[in-house]
Amino acid sequence: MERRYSMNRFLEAMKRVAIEIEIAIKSEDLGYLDSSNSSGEEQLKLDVKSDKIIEDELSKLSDIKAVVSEEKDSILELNGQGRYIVCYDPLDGSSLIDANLSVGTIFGIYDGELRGESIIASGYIVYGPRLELVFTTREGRPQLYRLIGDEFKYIKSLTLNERGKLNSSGATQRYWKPHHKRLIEELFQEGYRLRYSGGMVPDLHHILIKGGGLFSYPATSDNINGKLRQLFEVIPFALIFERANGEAIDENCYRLLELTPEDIHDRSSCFFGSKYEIDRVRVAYGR
Ligand code: AFP
Repeated sequence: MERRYSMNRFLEAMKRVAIEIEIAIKSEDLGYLDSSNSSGEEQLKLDVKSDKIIEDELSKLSDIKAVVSEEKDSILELNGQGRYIVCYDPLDGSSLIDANLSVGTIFGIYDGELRGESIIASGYIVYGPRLELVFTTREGRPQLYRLIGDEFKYIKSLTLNERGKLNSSGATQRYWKPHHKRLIEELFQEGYRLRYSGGMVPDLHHILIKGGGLFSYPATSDNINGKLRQLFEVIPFALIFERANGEAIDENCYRLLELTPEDIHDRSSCFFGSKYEIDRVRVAYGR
């Protein structure tokens, strides 16, 4: 099947997923199960329900070979004749739902080995005041879609400016390394605004929509490899930020699109932003 056709079918499936998960968020029980996922996080009934919604929708696509989910211990084969592997976090930031904050779904489509170089497309869904979806391939800019009535409409493409005004600084501050703390405080002294909700999807969407800034989630002593997962959080957003004319690196200042995870649940430190802010990270981290 021609790749462009496959990606269009996939995008239409994720639009259906977005509508189904939004209904679940607004109508389902928020309770916790007495189980936890492979990352050791307690599972909300909604986490498992969202995972099932995506699995069911993708199993209808003959070219999706398998899926990797934050909520599953191992890879799940869907179609033996398929080609692509989809890695996703079905409901990222789900612990924020009881505070009625925005949450999201993150997904990446891989062709071949599960590593940064093999990702061919990625995107995310934001369950906020409006239901929005962003999708990108390795060509062109990320495309923003919004649910208007009962259909998703194309709104615009996303491009980051050379520099921005937002500073989205994650991880446990008391464990920040001195050079990281200095970088974050310098940006605030230069007038950057703090924008951090604890939801990776709305926090990164915010920077993309406002045209620039820095999102940082460094490694700390309580998360020695960082907190965010490579295959279904970090690498998908790295493709989006690079296609939006930004950059995405780890604390060794390697491109996140060059990550090669050993395990499907491996994590990484991560910095996403416009070019000026990522250059500031390089200087602060001595590269
Ligand atoms: P939950 O899915 O447990 O709510 O965690 C959300 C998340 O994985 C990601 O969406 C945020 O960027 C990050 O964790 C926030 O972590 P902190 O709570 O340490 O700031």
